[in-house]
Amino acid sequence: MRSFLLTLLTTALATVISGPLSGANAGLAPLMQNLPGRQTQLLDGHWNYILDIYELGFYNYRMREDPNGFFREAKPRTPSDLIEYDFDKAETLMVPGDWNTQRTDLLNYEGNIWYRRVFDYEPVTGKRVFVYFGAVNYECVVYLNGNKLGSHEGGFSSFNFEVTRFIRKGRNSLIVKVDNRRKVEAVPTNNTDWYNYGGITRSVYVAEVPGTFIRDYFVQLQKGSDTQLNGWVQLDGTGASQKVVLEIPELRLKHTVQTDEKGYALIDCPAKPVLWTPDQPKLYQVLLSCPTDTVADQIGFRRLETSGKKILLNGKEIFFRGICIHEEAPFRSGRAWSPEDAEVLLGWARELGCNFVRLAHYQHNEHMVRAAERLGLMVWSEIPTYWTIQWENPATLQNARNQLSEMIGRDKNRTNIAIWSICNETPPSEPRNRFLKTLADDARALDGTRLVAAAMEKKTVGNNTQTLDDPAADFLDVLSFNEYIGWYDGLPEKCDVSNWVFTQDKPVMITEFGGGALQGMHGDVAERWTEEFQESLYKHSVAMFKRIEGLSGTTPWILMDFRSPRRIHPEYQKGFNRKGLISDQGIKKKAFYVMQEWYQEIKALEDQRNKTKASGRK
Ligand code: GCB
Repeated sequence: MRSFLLTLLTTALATVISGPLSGANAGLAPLMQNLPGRQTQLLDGHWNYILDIYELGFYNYRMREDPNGFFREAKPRTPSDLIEYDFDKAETLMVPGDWNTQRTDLLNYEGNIWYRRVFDYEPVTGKRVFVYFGAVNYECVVYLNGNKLGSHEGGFSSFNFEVTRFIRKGRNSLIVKVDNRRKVEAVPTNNTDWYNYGGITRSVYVAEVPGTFIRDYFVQLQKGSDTQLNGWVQLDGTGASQKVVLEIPELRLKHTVQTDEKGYALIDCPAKPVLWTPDQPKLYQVLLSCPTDTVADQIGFRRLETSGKKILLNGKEIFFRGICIHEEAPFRSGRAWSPEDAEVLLGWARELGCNFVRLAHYQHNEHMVRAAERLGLMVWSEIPTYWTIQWENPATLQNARNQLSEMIGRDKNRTNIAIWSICNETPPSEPRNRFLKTLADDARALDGTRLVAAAMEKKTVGNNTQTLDDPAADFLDVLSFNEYIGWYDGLPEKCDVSNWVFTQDKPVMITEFGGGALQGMHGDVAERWTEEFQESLYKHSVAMFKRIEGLSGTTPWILMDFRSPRRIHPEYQKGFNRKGLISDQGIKKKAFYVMQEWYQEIKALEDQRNKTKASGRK
């Protein structure tokens, strides 16, 4: 009954949050689940672009939205016609990809760029068609064949528009106005520590589905259970009241539900899956079918909960051996987006000994989350509520809520997602606490099966006593925080005298620590920017962590050096945050091996403990 009520609430909330969207989100269709499982045509490749610093393709000279904007793709009909732009003759940018690293003149560009892609399409009778964007940073307005489809705000989430009415047989033209200007009221706000890569940064697809299709579903184990599947399915289309069959062939499971007139049905059925673990990341083929549609997904199942200071995965205590990762491409820098980028980054995480990755500070591309799931890496997934958000601005709250529901909307079936994170290093105050409480409540209502957390900040009380004193900790599941003892906060030796005290009986997780080193720069342990300084900082930190009672996980900052406009030292930083354990060119620094050794040690102890427990049970 409880789960029934929860699911009802979840659906109601999902409609409230993702319903007709306010602000810069307009015209969107509810996101279709599992894009990789759909019939698609990829629109990646060369797109013509026009740089539009003054937004003259959008506004007329009275600053009104111009009905004859660039989306019309006007062409001179006679030689005397005046048309001052031409997509056909414009240069191209690769999609997906940030514009900054594709052309030196765009490296620091923050403004508007128009993209155009011409493609052929062969309509299939009875099919509905959507245009799906993996992500566009930060805001966009989208047009197909001269029709405005709508707009989207938020640089890291996926969204789609239905184009059934607008797509044509033969030549089609998709135009996207992208604006990456930073705004104080946005999420993130205008100040961050990462590069503001602009553009259509992830793949674009045309997706074809039947008239009535399985738009969305949620299939996971019921919280606290190993043997009960729980979730829902949502059809989209006419005649939505139908039978939907859930099948997991490997488990010989077949369960039929009947959708209501809104196309919605609860799923609740027994199952005995082999549980997903980092050592055995078992995924099952899951099929959902209704009379007109079938969609296949790879889904894993596991149980996750906390008990006092412990985090339990499938009932067993587990230490989250993690690492923070930005969506930054290895070797070439720029935004990462491809399956290959994901393989490299996550391969390094595995080599480090991780079973967990903190995907900072926003939702990463779907390849990343799915590859992590296959590789046995649990995920902390975050929205960019970062530093000094406008806590009292209702539009800012709405924006953050949208981004949270879009993040959960896309990735809720990925069993490796362990934690939804609602912010990073935000300063406590009444308005901020209320803002975060709303997000935490939303996250739980949308998905009650994960832990909800945030990267908070530690506090020093007295001389060397460190603690967490943040009211948000009351409504979060984990005492998770960033600390930079040894870098921003004293020298590495400060770790040796720091004591940690926590008043709440919840798991403790250190979501950032570390310091910068320029790979290849060597010197004394006391010399900042050397690999030796960073290595020593890691050694002191690890020794300190061993003394923290209830520590359940760490995610050092960060796997790889990344581009950031805040990092301007001409010799050591050169535009890069150098706290990576690996350089932007893929070379490991000394500190990598300190962390690797500690993680191997933890894993060996954990294996030993589980073995002893198992043999004790025999
Ligand atoms: C932090 C932030 C992270 C920064 C990092 C740093 O606390 O959460 O985004 O990049 O520190 O390097 O200072």
